[in-house]
Amino acid sequence: MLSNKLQLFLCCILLSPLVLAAADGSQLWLRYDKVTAAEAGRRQIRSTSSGPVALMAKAELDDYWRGPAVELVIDKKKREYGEGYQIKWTGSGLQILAQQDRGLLYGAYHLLRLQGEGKDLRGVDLTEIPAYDIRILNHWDNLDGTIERGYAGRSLWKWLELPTQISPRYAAYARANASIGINAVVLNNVNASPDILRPDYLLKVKALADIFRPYGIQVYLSINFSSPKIIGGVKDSDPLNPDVSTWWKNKVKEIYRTIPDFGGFLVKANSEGQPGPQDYGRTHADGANMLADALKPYDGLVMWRAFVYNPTTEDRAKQAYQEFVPLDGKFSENVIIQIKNGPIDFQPREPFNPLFGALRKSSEMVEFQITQEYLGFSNHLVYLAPLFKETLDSDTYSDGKGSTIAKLTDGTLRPAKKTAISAVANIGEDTNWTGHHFAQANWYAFGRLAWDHQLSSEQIAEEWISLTFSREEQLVHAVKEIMMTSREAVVNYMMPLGLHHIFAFDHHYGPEPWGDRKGGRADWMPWYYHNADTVGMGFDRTASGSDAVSQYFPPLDEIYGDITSCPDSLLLWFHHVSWTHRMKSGRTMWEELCYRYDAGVQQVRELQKAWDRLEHQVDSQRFAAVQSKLKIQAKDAVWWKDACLLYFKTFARQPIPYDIERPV
Ligand code: GCW
Repeated sequence: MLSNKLQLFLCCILLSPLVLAAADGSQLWLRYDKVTAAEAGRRQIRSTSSGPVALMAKAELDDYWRGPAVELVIDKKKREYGEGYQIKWTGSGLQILAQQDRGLLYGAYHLLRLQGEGKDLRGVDLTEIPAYDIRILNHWDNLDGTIERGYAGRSLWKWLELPTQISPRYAAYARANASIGINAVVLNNVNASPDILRPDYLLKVKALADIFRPYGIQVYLSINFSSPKIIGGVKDSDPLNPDVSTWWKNKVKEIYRTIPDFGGFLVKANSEGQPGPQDYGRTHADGANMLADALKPYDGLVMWRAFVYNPTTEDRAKQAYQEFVPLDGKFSENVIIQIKNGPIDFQPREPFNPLFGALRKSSEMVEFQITQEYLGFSNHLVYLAPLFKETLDSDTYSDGKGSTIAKLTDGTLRPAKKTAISAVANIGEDTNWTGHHFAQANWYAFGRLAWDHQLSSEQIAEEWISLTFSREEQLVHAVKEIMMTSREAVVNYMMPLGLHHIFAFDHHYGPEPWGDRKGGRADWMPWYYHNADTVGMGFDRTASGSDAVSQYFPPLDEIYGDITSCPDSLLLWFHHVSWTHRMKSGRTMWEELCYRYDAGVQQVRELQKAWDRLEHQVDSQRFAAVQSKLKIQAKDAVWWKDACLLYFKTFARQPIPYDIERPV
């Protein structure tokens, strides 16, 4: 008989890796304990399908499901389900019914989620159908292992080791995605190296695709438009040159021979120095359609990015619309125009991109950014579901009232061959995958909204917290409050009232509103965006300025264009506003600016206190990690406030109100 002490000691040794793993964040929201042999023996998991994806669903339930018997059933009659499923209580157990194996897998993860949330499943009958066909992550990972705008370590993809050596994290990554319904990934940066299409790289891509396949995930690649010339020995990469299209056709054939379920290409062309069809006097449509032709026989897609702008005198916010609207109707059926949520670039707050809805005969999809390029990297706690929802719920009025971006892109208002939604990933090699423990929530939220954009930010937060920390009610409530405050806090302490792009040049972490006007491209300089002078500040996008407002459908053009009806949150986006302008609060614009910056700082302080109160409810490892990140965030918030207020004060020539925390 072992002594109690010895038993305790052994138990600690045996359990410690588990406990540590749970505390280091490596398990994400999938913190399920394996069932014991005895538990497994008490219930049966059966599947009518023996496809690899269905078997994965069964294996997950075999390993982690503690409830009654589950039957996974392919039901071909459920035609409109796509990748959806039904979960039904049969009286003695549960059935997951789906039209496709992927539906069974998503149903299985749904069950595990409900188990994790502690839900009673007796009597359950629910149906889930995904809002978008393609729910895709874009990795901006370079072939040298770095990640553009990545803040969670180096790339997960070990190109030097592939295809021979396989990291266990590839499957773990795919599993995490599958558990939230993500069914596609673009492996490499949109600033694409042509090398990705070389035969040796395609074998590496194949190795990843083989691992992802049983998790229902398809692989896409970003391509460099000059590939025919650079790696193919073709004279040029002109899309109308028959040698070029032949090269692409052969390349695509080779890809599908290697990866039969390959998804397609993501293309950044004629943007920020990348090559494209315009290099040859051709249009985006010429370029996209040439690739689309090559992919068509295999049902492949082209996601063609609308993130284009040049250092012209034209307002950068207008350029995508100007380039793409004249091409509407010219794109092939298997081209989707991928549009960033806002017209500039993933700012803490932007109005929606006016291209949404303006293209009437072309498929459109949203591109969000999960990685926090403009939101404090992986140092700041910023829950992004409210930002994603703000875009998806925006009413463009393109087809009358209620023409939300969600409805324009999910097939409701504009039928599309395939609907899609994308986001730039925040995932890297860090143990906790995303750098900040709370940045995991943004990966999770994107997946959940891509599946169902009607979920509320609060609901998603509750789910994530219950699965990731604990389902203790008071903790869920407190953490949810932290998350729900965080987005407005960051807007306040970085860029309130519609300010944008006043970041330090290039790295985009801290403030640099004074950024040199003469030293570089005007449209990369903060002054271009805030236009502060002794009269006021803001970007005049009304008819007297760049007239970007006219790209919005009525009545938004008028609402945004009139200083009295423009919402405070977008005021300096659309107007050059005098420092003494009376805001809705009764304060002057200058005073309001001071109060907003101060409010941002105070909000972060409250987040710190709220987190500190959870010290005994969260494991010490994650507690301390988040606590120290919040310290950085609080310091940065003060930095932003002080830098911006002291700088803008030189134009405003007004005192800083006494009741805010004084800049030092
Ligand atoms: O936001 C800007 C980034 C670039 C990025 C570009 C894009 C991948 O600063 O790093 O390049 O957008 O979206 O293409």
